[in-house]
Amino acid sequence: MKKIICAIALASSLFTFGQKNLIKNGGFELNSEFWRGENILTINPYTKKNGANAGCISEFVSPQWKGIDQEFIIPKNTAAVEVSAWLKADGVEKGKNSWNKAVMVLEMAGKNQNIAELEGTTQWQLVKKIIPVDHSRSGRLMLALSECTGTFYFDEIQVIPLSTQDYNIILEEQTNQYPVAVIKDATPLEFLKLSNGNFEKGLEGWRGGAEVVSEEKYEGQKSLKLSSQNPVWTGIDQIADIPADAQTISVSAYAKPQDLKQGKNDWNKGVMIVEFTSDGSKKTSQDQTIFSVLGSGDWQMFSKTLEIPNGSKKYRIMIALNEATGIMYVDDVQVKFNP
Ligand SMILES: [Ca+2]
Ligand SMILES: [Ca+2]
Repeated sequence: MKKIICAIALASSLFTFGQKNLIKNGGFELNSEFWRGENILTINPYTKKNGANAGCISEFVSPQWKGIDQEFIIPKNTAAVEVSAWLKADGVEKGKNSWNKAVMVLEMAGKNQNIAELEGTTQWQLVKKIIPVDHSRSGRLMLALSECTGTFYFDEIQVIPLSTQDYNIILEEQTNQYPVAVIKDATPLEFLKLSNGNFEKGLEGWRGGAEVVSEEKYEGQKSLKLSSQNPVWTGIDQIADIPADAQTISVSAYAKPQDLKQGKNDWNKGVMIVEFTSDGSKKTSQDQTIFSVLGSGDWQMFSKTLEIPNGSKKYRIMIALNEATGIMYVDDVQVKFNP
């Protein structure tokens, strides 16, 4: 699969014609500008592929067609368009029909062509398809949850016009090396490991809002800093996969509280929690607390080994001020599985 992407990328670099993206604001850096479906589109500054934002569409209750779209004009002498995007699904549950997934669809000459279909939970993946243009002078690109639930993230959306010459180069590449299609929709789901547990890459891999700082660290140059003056849930999380043969999971981390005050309830502290699910959203047991801290102190290591509840395929690590106020630093989060 990677080979194909490389070949296309190489071919693309030879192009002289029409490097212009026909999609405006395909990276969502101008928020929802140029997209139709403003009330459906959410601008997400946390889960993104490039720049400051990505777009996303969520539906948790009633499966329905929920989408955004943008029309574009196809320049003269365009032989084909290269449609590409970075896409990511999170807990997308397929609807009644096989096509009821998170979809990217190109409408041209009154015909709809699927560029990508995603379900489940995936990493960011580059999807690219080349579609020949007959006599159409315009097209429409749609991104939607097609009568399904979950969250669909997208970024770096492009429709690049290709001249006959460019298109011929691609066709030649294809016939020479790859007899069938350019890219088969989405790349297969890879096994997802917990990443960047030491926060050396900022918040990469983590969801939610927090600071990564160098003023305090247990390991490397940086650590996570959660701070809140108000008793609200302030935290980050990350979902990853459990290997099929694992019996237990060992989770460890270092934490350092600073003037951390408990909220109204006993459990309103600085916490790290593990959640087990069958698919990223359906819980398979009660949440397990790895640590809870209060007050002020030096770096301290916390570690727990837990049995993996039956039917669990994914786990979620949550690190948060659970309605506590003050500061908590966390570093060197590690997860190990034991058969
Ligand atoms: Ca972006
Ligand atoms: Ca670190």
